[in-house]
Amino acid sequence: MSNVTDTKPRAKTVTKTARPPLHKVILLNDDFTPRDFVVRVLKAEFRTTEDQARRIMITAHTKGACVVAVFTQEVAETKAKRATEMARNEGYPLLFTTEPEE
Ligand code: TYC
Repeated sequence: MSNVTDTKPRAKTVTKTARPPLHKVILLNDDFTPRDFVVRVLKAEFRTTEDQARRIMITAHTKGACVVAVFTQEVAETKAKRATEMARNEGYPLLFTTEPEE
């Protein structure tokens, strides 16, 4: 091998860009917030259609809670806070929370 080029393959490092962990925004049921108001908040803050908003609202109403959507942590927390604030401004107890997705 003295005068020969060494062509033995070398290990290559493949770098993958990590995706940020996602967080769920969860809509909680309560006994006081009007259904139409919940639908209005979902459309305004989460840009859902009327139909999507009604399905999410009814699921939370019947099951107690419903995942609205998933976002990066900061976006999820900001949207949950703003949506909850919309309800507080009208005197409703409606609550949106966040939790990390498994
Ligand atoms: N349960 C409410 C009512 O009967 C409506 C409602 C639905 C409130 C979903 C919150 O996340 C909720 N007026």
